[in-house]
Amino acid sequence: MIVFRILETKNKMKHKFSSLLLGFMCFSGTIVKSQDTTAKILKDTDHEKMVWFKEAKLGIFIHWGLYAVDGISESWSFYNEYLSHEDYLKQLSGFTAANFKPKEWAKLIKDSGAKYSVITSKHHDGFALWNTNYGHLNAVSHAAAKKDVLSPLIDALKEKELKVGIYFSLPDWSSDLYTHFTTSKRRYAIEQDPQRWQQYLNYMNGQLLELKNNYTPDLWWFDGDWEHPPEAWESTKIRTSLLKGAPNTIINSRLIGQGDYQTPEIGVPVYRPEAKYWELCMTLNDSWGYQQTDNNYKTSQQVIDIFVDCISKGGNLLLDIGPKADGSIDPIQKERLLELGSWIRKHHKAVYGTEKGIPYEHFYGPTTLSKDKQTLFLFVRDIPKDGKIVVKGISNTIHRAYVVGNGSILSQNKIAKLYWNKYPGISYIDLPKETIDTYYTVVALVLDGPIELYSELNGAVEQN
Ligand code: FHN
Repeated sequence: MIVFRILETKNKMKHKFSSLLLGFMCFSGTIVKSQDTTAKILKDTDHEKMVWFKEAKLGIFIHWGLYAVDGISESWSFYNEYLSHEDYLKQLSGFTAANFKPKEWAKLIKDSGAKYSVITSKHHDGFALWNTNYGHLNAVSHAAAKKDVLSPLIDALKEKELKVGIYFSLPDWSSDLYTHFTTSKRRYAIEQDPQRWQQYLNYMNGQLLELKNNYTPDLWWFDGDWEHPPEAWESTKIRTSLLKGAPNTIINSRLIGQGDYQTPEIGVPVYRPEAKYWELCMTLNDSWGYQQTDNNYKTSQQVIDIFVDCISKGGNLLLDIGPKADGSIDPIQKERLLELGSWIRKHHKAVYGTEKGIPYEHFYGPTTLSKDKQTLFLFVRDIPKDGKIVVKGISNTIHRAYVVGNGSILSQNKIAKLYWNKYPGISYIDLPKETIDTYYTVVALVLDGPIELYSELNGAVEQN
């Protein structure tokens, strides 16, 4: 499975590279590259619209489409020519959604602790989950489901007061109007047939307007922008049109140059990303859509590791599930979401609405800070060998240390703190075994004011 994915990734990379080259040749002087363009696009007033996103911390991504029928990779399986497009489309007859229970999905998402969800309205294969007037490749006209499966899900999410994100692939590899078909087959190049490209844009924008008018999403999650430069997509126009009458809608960074936040994928950022707003999208196993042969599921501990890593660095986690073609969700995927949810519920104070934590030099582990910066939350993954955790270089007085979700007040003692020296000393906080959580124990340090980090290098002691 991993080898399979590596090959796919290589293909994607190769493909991305040739698209970049193509883009470069089509639009002289324009190089499409991944960079943080979000800072430029956000005006001062836009930060208000980002508040819910910044505070949400967790979203659930849903990849649901034809590919779940045979359990093959979403869209890429035919694009990379592992099977023919014709055979790929045979899955239409297996996409039944017979056991699709949107309210149960929404409940599961709510119970995971997520505050929003992003659903693939249409992946690169062009299969639309709603009743679109553009083209026939959708759940209503051609699939066995014979019904719109997007609307009831969005209603159910809204009912649960979850924010709604719509994933939309800019490329549509099944559309005759689109340039790319498979790795080895291009239908045409834009400069050879600009009219055809214009027809594609009309088709794509038509679908986007349908989605906007039907669902008024809180967030647009674009994908596939690498295949053409922003000028070809007319990404500025898309942003303007989507924000018209809905200025608070958030747009991800994959509408090149027009996004409000960054979207690293799979790789948990090792260092804190520069972008003010970001979200890591991550699979539960190694696949976005449902693949019965992929059992490389992350454990609950690993899922929580990734989540804690993201929030301590000031970002969100968009954790993916891949429902089956009948609309049921694999028990292991459910279990991971529920386990994460119960851990978050216990530790909600240290999660929602918090800000990125302090540098690792002060504490050997991830941390978050309350909005007023007066409470520091320490995430303790392992059991400390001497029953103590260590915090260094904090100039504040620690009024109280307690275990989040349990309330036990912890005793502390300080070493290397002398009254004539500004050096704040090293605090040792007792963490009794009985308070240890299965995944992460969270210790709150209530400070005497907003946190002050001490970073001076102490010189010689000149008085005593
Ligand atoms: O090609 C897609 C992939 O199938 C999946 O949808 C992910 C999710 O972020 N996005 C793409 C590649 O970046």
